Amino acid sequence: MANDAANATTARSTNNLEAFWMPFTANRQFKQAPRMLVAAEGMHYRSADGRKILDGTAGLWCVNAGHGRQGIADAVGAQIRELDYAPAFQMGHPKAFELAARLVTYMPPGIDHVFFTNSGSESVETGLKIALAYHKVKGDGGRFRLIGRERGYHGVNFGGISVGGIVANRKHFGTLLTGVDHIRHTHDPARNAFSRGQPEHGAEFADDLEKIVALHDPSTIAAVIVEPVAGSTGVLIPPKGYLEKLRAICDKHGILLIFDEVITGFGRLGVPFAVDYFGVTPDIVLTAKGVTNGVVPMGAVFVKKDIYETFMNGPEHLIEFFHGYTYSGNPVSSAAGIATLDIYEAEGLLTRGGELADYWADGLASLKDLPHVIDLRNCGLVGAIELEPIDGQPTKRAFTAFLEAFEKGLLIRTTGDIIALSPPLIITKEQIDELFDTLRGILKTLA
Ligand code: PXG
Repeated sequence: MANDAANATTARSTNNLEAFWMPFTANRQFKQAPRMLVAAEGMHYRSADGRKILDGTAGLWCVNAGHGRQGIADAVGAQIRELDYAPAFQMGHPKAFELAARLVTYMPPGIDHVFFTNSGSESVETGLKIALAYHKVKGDGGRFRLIGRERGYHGVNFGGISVGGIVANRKHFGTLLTGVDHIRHTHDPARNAFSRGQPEHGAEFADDLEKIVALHDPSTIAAVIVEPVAGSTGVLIPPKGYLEKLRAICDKHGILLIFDEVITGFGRLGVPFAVDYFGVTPDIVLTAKGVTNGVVPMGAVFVKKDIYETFMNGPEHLIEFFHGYTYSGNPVSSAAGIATLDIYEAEGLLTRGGELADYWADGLASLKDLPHVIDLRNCGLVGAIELEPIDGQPTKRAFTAFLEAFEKGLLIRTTGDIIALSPPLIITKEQIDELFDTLRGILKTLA
């Protein structure tokens, strides 16, 4: 009798989509017509109804080496059997040190320490806390302000939504962090629509920082955080000279510059990191996603030597930085990270996007004259198609394109009326053609 009841519950619950409150999802729409993915390999997902879906988004900008990588699966399995978990505080295990030592070799000289987290959002909180604590430890604790940017996305925790610039992510959550200000975003379609790569106009948007510095006084500002390329709010590529200017203003006033490379890291722009692409070196680099090919949650916060060294004072038996997560650098994530770097290196994936970038840009540009297309943007293996919103129904046109693409075997992302594309870095030219051909077919007939 008890078993029958248990079986009945199981049967009911496995067919029940209600219990799972889905993140960043139109729950009711989804549950009426679920889009379930049940398997993945290489460039493709398989849907529950057995169709092959070309992955135009690397999952959520994270599966950079493509799906179902044996090396990662083997490393994770072996790690669980050898050492499944080890305490993260006051204890260590070799793989976290090995991964950290390998990761810092990808950074510009001088950025040589890593703090591990479990997500982009946690990397953001960690980076902001390091920045605040750094000034305090240095005896410059009057620097408490954090400066973000409109249309910035820095995850969903309180620090991140405070410095972030997405109204919907902020408006329901009270007073957020105090002492935060924002510079303007750089999206300027009137001057820059249909730019290929970095837009010409808008370096002067960085001057907003001088204004804010003057308003609050430089001695109160701890850090500025930006995505080198803003991903979530629709692929906003920095205008030529803009990031250089931000760096110069930060240097002038003793402000730390934080790059959120959660999306741009690990080969997305055709070079290992955005710091390489733009030739601008921040003080702190935030990553997640591609560090484990998206397979196991992990994030990594890179800091300059001076920042780490500043904390290394006082009695040696005392904890220097009161921060960390149960899963910081845990064995399974570390093993996945090492196996992921092995694949990136063996297959040259962190620069492969650079070899494909022109072909990719040409494919994207071929959509220029289609109906409703008001801008196209690209950088490395990232692309965006901005559509004219339907009058009175913002987001609907792009969402319809997303639903049609899924029906036609292509996974894309939309944000507002912008389609964002970021395929795994293993994509072939034929698959790039297929992706843009499918999109062309959809955009031609989109209402
Ligand atoms: N910073 C940036 C720049 C991000 O893009 C985060 C932080 C937060 O990462 P976690 O791991 O906490 O989600 C992100 C996440 C999209 C999309 O479609 C982008 C993200 C997540 C989900 C969807 O644009 N970026």
